[in-house]
Amino acid sequence: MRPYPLIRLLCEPSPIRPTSFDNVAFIVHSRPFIAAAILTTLSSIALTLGQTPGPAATNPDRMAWFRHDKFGMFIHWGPYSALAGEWNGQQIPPHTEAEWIMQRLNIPVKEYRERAHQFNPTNFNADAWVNLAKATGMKYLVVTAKHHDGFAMYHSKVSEYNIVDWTPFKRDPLKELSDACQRAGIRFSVYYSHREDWDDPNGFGNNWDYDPAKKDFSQYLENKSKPQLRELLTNYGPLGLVWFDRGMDTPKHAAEFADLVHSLQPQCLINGRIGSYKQELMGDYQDMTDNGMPSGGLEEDWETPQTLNTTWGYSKFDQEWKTPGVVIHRLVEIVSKGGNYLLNIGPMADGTVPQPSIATLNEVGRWMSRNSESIYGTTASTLREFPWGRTTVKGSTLYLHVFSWPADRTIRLSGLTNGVNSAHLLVDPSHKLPVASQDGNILVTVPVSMPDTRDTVIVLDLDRPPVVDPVFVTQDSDTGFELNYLTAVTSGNAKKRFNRDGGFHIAKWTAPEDTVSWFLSVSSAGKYAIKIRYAAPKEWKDGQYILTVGSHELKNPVKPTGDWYQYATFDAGTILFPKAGQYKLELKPAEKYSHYLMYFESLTLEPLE
Ligand code: H79
Repeated sequence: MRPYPLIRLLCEPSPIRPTSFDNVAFIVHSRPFIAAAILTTLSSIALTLGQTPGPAATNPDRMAWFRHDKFGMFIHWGPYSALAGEWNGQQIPPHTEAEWIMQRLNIPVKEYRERAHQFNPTNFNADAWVNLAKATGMKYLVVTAKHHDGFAMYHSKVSEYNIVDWTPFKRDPLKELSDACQRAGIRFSVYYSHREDWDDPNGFGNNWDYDPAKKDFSQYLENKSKPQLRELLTNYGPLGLVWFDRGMDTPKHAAEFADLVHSLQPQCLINGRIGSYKQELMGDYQDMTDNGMPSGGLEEDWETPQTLNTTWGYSKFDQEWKTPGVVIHRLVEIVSKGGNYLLNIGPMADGTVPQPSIATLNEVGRWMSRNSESIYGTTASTLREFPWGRTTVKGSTLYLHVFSWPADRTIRLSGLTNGVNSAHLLVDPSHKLPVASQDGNILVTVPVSMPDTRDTVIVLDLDRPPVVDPVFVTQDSDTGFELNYLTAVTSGNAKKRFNRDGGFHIAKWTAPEDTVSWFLSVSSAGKYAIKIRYAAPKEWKDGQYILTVGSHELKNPVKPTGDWYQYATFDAGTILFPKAGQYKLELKPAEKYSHYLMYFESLTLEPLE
């Protein structure tokens, strides 16, 4: 077994899905400078997962706008906005989502309906909301057509419990918003809670008014949920996406909703919460948990829904507003990790947006008006986070988002092996910045004072798309290694993913060319015990995995762990590192299977005495 002398990771973004490592070449440099390159190209394979529903076949053309636009406005608005966190003198607990008030305080259906009767947002102005989104730099808008309380915020013929028929307002805000979006060039989309319904006797979630034993869920699906979704897909123009929530009970039911969307609007995207959280992902992209932020590395389309304070629907008790700086930094962090930011406002009962939200979004919009080139159409950066900030990528252009201005006027970029043609401030292309190279770092000299104290963007024109040194996982002298998705390098169809119940994991690998590798910097030579942690449903029990370090190979069967995301830890054998140095460890399917190898979580290497 020979430690690798020097390993370079070449990441050429593919034109189709640049944020994933679709084309990864490992170049092992030796003297003389001759490289052995293994190029693995992603080929889309049709997965046959037996009885199991596979992920929706995502059409890259359909995803193009989502991948480009990055930033959307989420709007939570309904009868709960009028309660604003309080009912009959009772307040919802601090940090509770105000749109959950009916469930949290077990408000009887009759009384909640009575309050909904009085909902009259006379100051609602669709253009004002849409123009706010546009001025912020947001490109799509997702509004609650029906939240879990069951009240339709549009003119539904399915149930009179809707804003036109049930309130003095009598207008259809979704129609007005759809029209306003059309005028402004914003993609109109709806949130529809397809499983939860606290108003319907057969819907999910209300066990204070209704006896769960007497519920007929299929009645709810056939008589309310699907017909309402059909209305939304028919009467409100082309929808960018439908944002489902709280996961449907079974994959079969979820597939019926997906089919309904596609049958009426084939281009409409579906978010990742359409299906059961305990099953394989359905929908076109993955959603993080509410307000969630991945540590990094996701290799498929994703989005995170986040809110400006701590509630989604308006609460008069919640004044914990995020600052414009925090919003800009999150936007950059999300985009640098290849995701989309769906940022929520909770308008008040009269239809106006809380002033602090407007003030923050206007500031974000001012930043976007100068810097949006470094956001739209960019891809995940393979460079790590730096003490001064983060990076986004567009082809051969690297955007340095500087959050902390360096006292010594020097931005240091480590890990980037490219040549740099030129550097300038994004807002002032004529002002070139000196670039130098020192000890493998690229140094950019910046002006004394920080032009934009929240995020100053510097544009680096590179000789080609970023080529980044691999990250070596290191060990403290006598401890072992923990290897997971964060430091893994995938190739072929192996993908780093997120599932609400399954957490961060690696899946989609079905054949030996779908590999997962780590680069280790071993300081303590010797024998190590390997443990592997994964989940595998029983249908995958014919699988075997191979673990290699140099010429040393371990082969083990994949043992079923029970349910879909029920992880378990297994011994995988021992491995010898004969001397300290750098090694590559690789994990892959032994053969081609008609299912994933496993949902992989981690490998641990424990030194043996
Ligand atoms: O629409 C927003 C939330 O209302 C919705 N998703 C975002 C976009 C959501 N649905 N379910 N959940 C969030 C998770 C539910 C968490 C709960 Fe609770 C914990 C429900 C009851 C306890 C949160 C905390 C709500 C009340 C307390």
